Amino acid sequence: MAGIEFTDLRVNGSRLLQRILALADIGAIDGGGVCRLALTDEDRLGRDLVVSWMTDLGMDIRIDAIGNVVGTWGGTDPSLSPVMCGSHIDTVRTGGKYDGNYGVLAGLEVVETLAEAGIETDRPIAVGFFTDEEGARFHPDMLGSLVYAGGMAIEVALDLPGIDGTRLGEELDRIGYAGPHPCPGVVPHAFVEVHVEQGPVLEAKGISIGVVTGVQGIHWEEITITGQSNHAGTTPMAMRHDAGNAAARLAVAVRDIAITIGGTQVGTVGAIDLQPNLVNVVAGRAVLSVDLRNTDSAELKRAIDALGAACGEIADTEGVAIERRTTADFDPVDFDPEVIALIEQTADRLGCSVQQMASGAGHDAQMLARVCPAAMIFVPSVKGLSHNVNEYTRPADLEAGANVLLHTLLKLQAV
Ligand code: HGY
Ligand code: MN
Ligand code: MN
Repeated sequence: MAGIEFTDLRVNGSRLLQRILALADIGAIDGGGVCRLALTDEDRLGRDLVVSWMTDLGMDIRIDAIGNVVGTWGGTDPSLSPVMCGSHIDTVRTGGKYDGNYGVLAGLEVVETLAEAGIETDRPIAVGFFTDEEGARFHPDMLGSLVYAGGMAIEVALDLPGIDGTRLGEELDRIGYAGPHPCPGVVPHAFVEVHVEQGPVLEAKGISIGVVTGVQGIHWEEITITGQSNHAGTTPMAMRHDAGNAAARLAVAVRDIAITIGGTQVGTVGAIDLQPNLVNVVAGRAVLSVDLRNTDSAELKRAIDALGAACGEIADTEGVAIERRTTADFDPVDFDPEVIALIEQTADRLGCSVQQMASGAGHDAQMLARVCPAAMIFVPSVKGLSHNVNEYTRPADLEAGANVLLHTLLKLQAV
């Protein structure tokens, strides 16, 4: 089938949207969002539904030791490595319908479109969903694709602690997705992920397709502050070792570090857990998360060093102990120039407005980029919202992104 043009081939946008909405019913929360934290029962039900769709499409389904699921379809020469697409179907607690889910279901839509048209591809087409991409329950993020790409040993991954006191391997067994296939996984010929932008750029510029050139560096820490619990009424201010106040100062410091460094630097304290977390007790302990990101690794290092200085200063002046644990540490990633160029040409040929851009969010494609040529396709997020129940992307944009994926994969699979 090498090089044959299928210029008029298009996906079925309403079928794609129906699958997105059907999957979003699993773990649905108030406000139209979704909560399917990795390896929870909701995640299992979502997995089961997507696997049933893969089965209906006649795909060869492989589940690996970290629970990644890859469906493979077609290919006249099975000795050829597959062209792969996909993303994730786990969500954060206040997730939307599209983050990750869209990339997986667009891949299934591509397969169904090819099957309906009776097209036989040279290379097999693989569609994957990776375990714990969000990293919200088990740090780091992009965990499943990191293990798939050989970036973390399976034994280490299975032993990771959850924020809820669980162990990853036990939860994977519990939901029945500890698969027989080994990690690292099959190295694809190329990997293309379509994803909602999760930011404001495309919508603000009125552009329908983003060609993603790379992903910024990501650094996560879990910081434990140990002070002394004491009576809120009887303890003079000068005698306090207040872990709550230290945590609050550190959260402000993270924000100030990001603003001072500027550029693409961002800093977030998304989780703070105080103990005993009571109105009349000076907090004896605080555990907080820190998320630092920058497109430039030297600047990200500056931010990490500044965080260390802030911890030292706060520990001294508050009389508390501060312990830092790095839970994610990924350099910035540049995607493959040829795949980037192919996506851009394909979008242009399909009549889409298109621009190149970097990704602020982490994605599975950044891990697959370690083993094969990879790049991403973005579609606009209304109001730039994501990790928010009001996350929304217009059906026409979802369809356009899936068509760009279809024709990009058609080019990549031809030998
Ligand atoms: O953390 C991230 O950027 C992604 O949502 N996992
Ligand atoms: Mn995502
Ligand atoms: Mn996400």
